[in-house]
Amino acid sequence: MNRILYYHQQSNFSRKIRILLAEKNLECELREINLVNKPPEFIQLSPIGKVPVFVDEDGTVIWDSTLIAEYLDETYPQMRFYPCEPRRRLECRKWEELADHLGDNIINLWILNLKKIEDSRYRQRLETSINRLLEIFEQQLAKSKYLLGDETWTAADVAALCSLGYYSLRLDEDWLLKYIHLRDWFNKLHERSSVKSTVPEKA
Ligand SMILES: N[C@@H](CCC(=O)N[C@@H](CS)C(=O)NCC(=O)O)C(=O)O
Repeated sequence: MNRILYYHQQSNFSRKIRILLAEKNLECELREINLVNKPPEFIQLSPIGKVPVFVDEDGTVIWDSTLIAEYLDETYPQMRFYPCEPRRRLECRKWEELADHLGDNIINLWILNLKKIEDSRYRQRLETSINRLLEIFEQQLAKSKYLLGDETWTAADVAALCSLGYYSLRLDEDWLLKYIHLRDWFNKLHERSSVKSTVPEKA
């Protein structure tokens, strides 16, 4: 069977996997999911009802972008995105987790805006968390070319650029003016066709 990725064009978590598939040169059928009206085929595969879901050639089903990313890296080790050494790998997973947390906060803030929900305390909590994380990423990228050093990008960079791409799409592009190290790193990564070709677009 063909590999299949159930995804959404604007989803930062789906984008992580689209970038890894392209970088690893893996053929994969892309099936875009209507997240407002999810098809039964998708619900059956995904207990959490969220994209991305990946189905490999042998029928292995994986949901959650980080589980899919780790699986792809271990199963298809060409172009590694996680370090092999346990402590460096942990470091990578920690940055990836922060990037995904940033993504979750941005999604939740966008939902507040979309549904015009007046909850100023929750909004403030989300905004504070987003700004704190942007500052943490900025400080890290002031020290090195990528999140884990100067040598190469990793799954952590992929996750972070996807969350920031989503931030630009939904909420605010001004971070590009404020956080200069983040901006330079972000723009440099967009030279890669895997990154350029997956930029989320307004519906
Ligand atoms: N932790 C999950 C989060 C996935 C997620 O939040 N996906 C969103 C799109 S970016 C989704 O499918 N939302 C639809 C819903 O919650 O109904 C992952 O890393 O894959």
